[in-house]
Amino acid sequence: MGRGKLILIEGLDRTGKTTQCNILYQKLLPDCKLLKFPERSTRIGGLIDQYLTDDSFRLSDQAIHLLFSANRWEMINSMKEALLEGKNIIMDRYVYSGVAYSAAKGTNGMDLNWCLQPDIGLLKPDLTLFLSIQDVASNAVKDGFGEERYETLKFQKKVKQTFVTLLENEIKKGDESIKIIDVSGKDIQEVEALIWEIVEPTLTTEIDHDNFSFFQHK
Ligand code: FDM
Ligand code: MG
Repeated sequence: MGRGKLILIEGLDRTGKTTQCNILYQKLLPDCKLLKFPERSTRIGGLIDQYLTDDSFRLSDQAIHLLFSANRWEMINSMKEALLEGKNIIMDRYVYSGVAYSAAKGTNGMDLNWCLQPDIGLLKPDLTLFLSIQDVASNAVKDGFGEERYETLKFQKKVKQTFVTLLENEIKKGDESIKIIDVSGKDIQEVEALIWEIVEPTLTTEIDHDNFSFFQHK
């Protein structure tokens, strides 16, 4: 039996990631697991949640970056187990959010390469779907936007730039696991259909049990 597939949906805040992850998860049940990063229910996740929701909670940019990464590392064994049991995993954010949001701060020394270092060795998704939007400002008027630390229009514009630089670099270098989907002006069903077109062939391709990819040094 081959292993399950690791499928990641990435994007800026309020681009429909969570909605689409849930739809995909429902379609793939019962052999499927849904993960969201940050995973706020752990002790590390609790610190991350506090940082995101409480502006008076101060941490250096480096420290919060490493906590986000540690939050992924603490899930590694249960992720591997699920994949080896043949379960597919759908993820709502992962390494690319980690790198793009932290690098977007422009903190001295925290370039894309530095930001990737603590995630080197983590499982690399078999498929990454980046939900891209043309007009970041249209997102910033959606319900609930602005409640958490990174939800300002100015910062989201920077994150969009770092995401695009990061992902286009990888695609240019030949990474075929990353697909960019423009969701601007599309409704939930239209995006669902675009996602399914890409996910279905990935699901039907058999991958050997012990064949994993990992994030690597550049
Ligand atoms: N985020 C998320 C990061 O800055 N680094 C990370 O590694 C991850 C996984 O946390 F603003 C940011 C992205 C977002 C915030 O995510 C919380 P959700 O998806 O909005 O809960
Ligand atoms: Mg958010």
